[in-house]
Amino acid sequence: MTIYSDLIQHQKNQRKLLAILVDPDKIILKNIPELVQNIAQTQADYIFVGGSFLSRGHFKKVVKKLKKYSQLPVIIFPGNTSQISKQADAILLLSLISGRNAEYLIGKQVEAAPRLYHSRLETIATGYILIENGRTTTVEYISNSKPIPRNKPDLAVATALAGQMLGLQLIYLEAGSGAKKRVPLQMIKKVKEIIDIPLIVGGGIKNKKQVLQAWNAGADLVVVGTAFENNNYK
Ligand code: 1GP
Repeated sequence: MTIYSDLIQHQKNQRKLLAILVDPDKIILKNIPELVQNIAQTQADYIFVGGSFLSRGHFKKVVKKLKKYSQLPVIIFPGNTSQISKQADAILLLSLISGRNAEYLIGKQVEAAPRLYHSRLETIATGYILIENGRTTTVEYISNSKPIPRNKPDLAVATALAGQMLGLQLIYLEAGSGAKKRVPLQMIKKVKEIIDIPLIVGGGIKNKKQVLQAWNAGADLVVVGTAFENNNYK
């Protein structure tokens, strides 16, 4: 059973999923057992780990310790090519298809491919679509790419569709970590109506009510990072 086949199964059964995103930069290794307990209380299905800008070098140790203390699958959500660890259960191989920066469409993936191949990690090809959220997020700045305007759902739909037609396995609608405004529910709905592959939504989601709204709009998997990090996720 792979992580991806699991996702497809849940999608078929209409079982909606939650992932808690852990930013390795904000983690103290000795606090991981407690962190894992707090994650379990959210009833999350997955732990995502990664960040678009990491300044500390303990990524692999974080993954290893998360795996040691948690039963949940740990999935790498990489911000750059250094974020690879054999200990994880899978990695989202992101292509920033909303942008026109070749480095983030294919360049970084070429750089990482040999290491990924030898790591035998499960890779899940993910069409990463950045949506404008009212402020510049780290991912937007680092990737030097423009997000899709929030009042242009048809552009998001066409982008997601192109991603699916190119053979990508997932679509991730991203408002950006700490986003002021979430991905519009109407946009989630329109994208969901047209694609068959699973849909991930994240960025600026603060509480269970908002998770539910994203699920109801069509997200198969919702990602919460900042609100959990700040102990605000209720
Ligand atoms: C960011 O979608 C994730 O990549 C989560 O965003 O930190 O705002 O929850 P938040």
